Amino acid sequence: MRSTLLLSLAFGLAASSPLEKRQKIAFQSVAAAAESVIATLPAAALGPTNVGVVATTQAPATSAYNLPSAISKATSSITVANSPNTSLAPTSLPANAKSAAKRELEQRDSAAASSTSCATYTGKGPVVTSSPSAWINDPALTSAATNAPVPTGYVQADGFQNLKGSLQMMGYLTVKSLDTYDTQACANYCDNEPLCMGFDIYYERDPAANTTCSPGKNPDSITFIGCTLYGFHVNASLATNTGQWRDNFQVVITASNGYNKVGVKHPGIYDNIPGFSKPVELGNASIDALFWPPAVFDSVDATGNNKLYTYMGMRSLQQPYDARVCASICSAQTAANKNSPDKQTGTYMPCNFFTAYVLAKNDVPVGLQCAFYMLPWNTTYATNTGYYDYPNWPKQDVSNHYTIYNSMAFTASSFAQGTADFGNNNTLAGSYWTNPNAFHSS
Ligand SMILES: *[C@@H]1O[C@H](CO)[C@@H](O)[C@H](O)[C@H]1NC(C)=O
Ligand SMILES: *[C@@H]1O[C@H](CO)[C@@H](O)[C@H](O)[C@H]1NC(C)=O
Ligand SMILES: *[C@@H]1O[C@H](CO)[C@@H](O)[C@H](O)[C@H]1NC(C)=O
Ligand SMILES: *[C@@H]1O[C@H](CO)[C@@H](O)[C@H](O)[C@H]1NC(C)=O
Ligand SMILES: *[C@@H]1O[C@H](CO)[C@@H](O)[C@H](O)[C@H]1NC(C)=O
Ligand SMILES: CC(=O)N[C@H]1CO[C@H](CO)[C@@H](O)[C@@H]1O
Repeated sequence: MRSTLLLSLAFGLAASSPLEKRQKIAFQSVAAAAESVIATLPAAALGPTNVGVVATTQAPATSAYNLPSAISKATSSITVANSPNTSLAPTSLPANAKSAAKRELEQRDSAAASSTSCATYTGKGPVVTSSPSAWINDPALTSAATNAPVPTGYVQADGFQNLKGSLQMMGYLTVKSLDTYDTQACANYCDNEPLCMGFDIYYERDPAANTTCSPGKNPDSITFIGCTLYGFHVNASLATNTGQWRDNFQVVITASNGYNKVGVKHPGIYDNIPGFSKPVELGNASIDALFWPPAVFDSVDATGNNKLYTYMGMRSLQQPYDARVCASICSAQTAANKNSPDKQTGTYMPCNFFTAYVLAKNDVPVGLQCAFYMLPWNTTYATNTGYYDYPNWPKQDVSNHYTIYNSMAFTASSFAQGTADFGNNNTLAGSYWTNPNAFHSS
C-alpha cells in the first residue's frame, strides 16, 4: 500500500538534526551527493579555459551549454519507477567526467588551434608591462573594478570585487570578450541570455603571441577583458582561477567582479514547454507536501485509509538551471512507467507535476533540483525555504545554511484540459480528484 515513508537517504526524509522538520527533504544529503559530482566536472564545465585565445579568435565566443545534449543526458538513465519506494535515478557521474585531480586549466590543443599556430593576439584592455605579480595590483587595472557601477537589475555578489581570480563554478554558460571594462555591457549579455543568473567580469594577462613561437617562450602581454555568464548566482568563494603558466608566460587575473540578477526571473522560455502549462513561481521555497489529501503529514487519513503518496522522487542536476530539462525527465518518466504498468493492477505512476529550483549551500549552488509528483500542489504548500544544519550536532561549532531560489512549479497541461493522466487508476481519479482547478493558482 502507500503507507511507507522509507526513501533512500539521498532523497528522503531522514532528519540528521533536531532542527529539521521530519517531512523536509534532507538537503544536506542531496548537497553532499551533488558536491561529489561537482568535484568530477571537467574544467570546461566551470569556466573558460585559455580564454584569451578562445575569445580573441572566435566571435561570438564558445557556448558551453547545449539543451538537447543536457536533455539526452538527463533522460538516458530513466528506469521504470511504479513503486513509491523507488527513488528516481540517483545523480550519476557524467560519463566523460575527468577526475578532480586533472581539473587544472589546460591549454587548448585542438585542430582548430593548430591552424593558427604562431598566431598573434590583441587585447582590448590597458597594456600594463609590469611583472605578473605587480600586474595584478596595478591601479590602471584594479581601479576599474573598484569604481565599477553596479548594473541596473543586478547586485554585487558579497565580497566579489577586485579579486585576483576568475570564477570556476558549475553552471558556466559562455564567455564574451568586452571592448572596455563595462559592467553594464556584460549585464546586457546576461540579460540577452535567458539562462543567465549571474556573471563575472575581469582582466586577464594573456600572451600577445603563441608562446611556443616566441623568443624565450615569454611574449609580451595583452590584456583580455572577460565577461563570463553563469546559469546560477555567483559566489566570491569560487573565484579560484588565478591563472596558469603557458611555457614561460604567466597568465594572471585581476579586477574580477561578480554580479547577480535581482529577484526571480521567469524567462519566457518556460511558458510553452510541451505538455506543461505556464509555470507558477514559488520564489525561495519548494513544495513541502507528500500525501494527498494533505492536512497532516501522515500516511493515513482520519478514517485509517492509506493516503495517496504523490511524491515520485527528485533529481539533482549539476548543470545550469534550466527547467526544460526537469520537464523532459517528468515526461520521460511517465512514458517509461506507462510502458511497464504494474502487472497486477495495470496502473502506473504518472508524473503530472514538477518543481524546479536551485539548491544552494552557504550561497554556493549545488544543483538544479527537479522534484516530481503525481498530483499538482499549489503555492499554499510551498513552505520549505531551507534550513541550517549542524553537521557536528549536538556541537554547534559549524553550521551549513541550505537555501532555495528560482523555484517554479509546472503542471501537466492535461490537468487544465480535464484529461489528466491518473495512471489508469480510476479509483484515484474518482475519489481523490474532485476539483483540479483548486490546484492552479494562475
Ligand atoms: C516499500 O518498502 C517497505 C519497506 O521496505 C515495504 O514494506 C513495502 O512493501 C514497500 N512498498 C512497495 C509498494 O514496494
Ligand atoms: C602554437 O604553436 C604550436 C607550434 O607551431 C602549435 O602546435 C600550437 O597549436 C599553437 N598553439 C596555439 C594556441 O595556437
Ligand atoms: C531569495 O534568494 C535569493 C538568492 O539567495 C536572495 O538574494 C533573496 O534575497 C531571497 N529572497 C527572499 C525574499 O528571501
Ligand atoms: C489507486 O488509488 C487508490 C486511492 O484512490 C489507492 O488506494 C490505490 O492504492 C491505488 N492503486 C494503485 C495500484 O496505485
Ligand atoms: C491550494 O489548494 C487548496 C486545496 O487543496 C486550497 O484550500 C487553497 O486555497 C489553495 N491555495 C491557493 C493559493 O490557491
Ligand atoms: C561555500 C562558500 O564559501 N560560500 C561563500 C559565498 O560567499 C559568501 C560571501 O563572500 C561567503 O560568506 C560564503 O562563505
